[in-house]
Amino acid sequence: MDRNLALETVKKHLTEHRYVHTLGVLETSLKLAQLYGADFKKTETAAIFHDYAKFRSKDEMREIVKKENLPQDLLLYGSEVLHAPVGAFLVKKEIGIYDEEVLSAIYYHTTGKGNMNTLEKVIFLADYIEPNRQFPGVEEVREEAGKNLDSACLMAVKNTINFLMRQNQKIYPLTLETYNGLMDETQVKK
Ligand code: DGI
Ligand code: FE
Ligand code: FE
Repeated sequence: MDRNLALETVKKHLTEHRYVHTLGVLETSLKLAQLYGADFKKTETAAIFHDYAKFRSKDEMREIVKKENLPQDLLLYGSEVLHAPVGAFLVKKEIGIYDEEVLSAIYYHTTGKGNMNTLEKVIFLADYIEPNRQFPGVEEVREEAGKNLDSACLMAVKNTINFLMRQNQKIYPLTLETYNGLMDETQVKK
């Protein structure tokens, strides 16, 4: 899909604030794609649609998880973990995006997973560091993002786990797999 049409399409599903965030993710993800070698068109599509389901009601998202055979354990964690897998389902159904790599980058953008490919890492990291984000520690992750994709993703997931623990929230198993996987990937191999 043409970039402007995709942006027009997603805008209808987002608040102004979330749309501005999406533009930030687009800009940042394309820089990371250039730096680390991900397909530009796939990066563009995944970035634009990554938060497509962000404003669906919790009830609608839970129903989709139940009826469409998404992992049922998603229902046992904070509702924030739902919009990424539900978003991947909905952009396929409603927008007609069938590219499995794009869908996977959308699916895993909140939690990550073990063994992410470059596109998945690019979207995961861009979502965390795009210019409109401002939380403690983000500047350090931005700096690392220019040097090493894996260690920057590791810093991001560590911050998220710390944040969730401080908020007394449960940690979805994929988030822990992301941490463990990136620990292995960033280990200096002898
Ligand atoms: O949708 P965005 O705000 O752009 O960013 P996101 O998709 O990374 O979602 C961030 C939210 O997701 C934030 O409130 C923390 C939450 N989150 C991320 N990983 C987990 C999680 N919540 C739970 N309960 N468990 C997780 O593992
Ligand atoms: Fe999100
Ligand atoms: Fe986002």
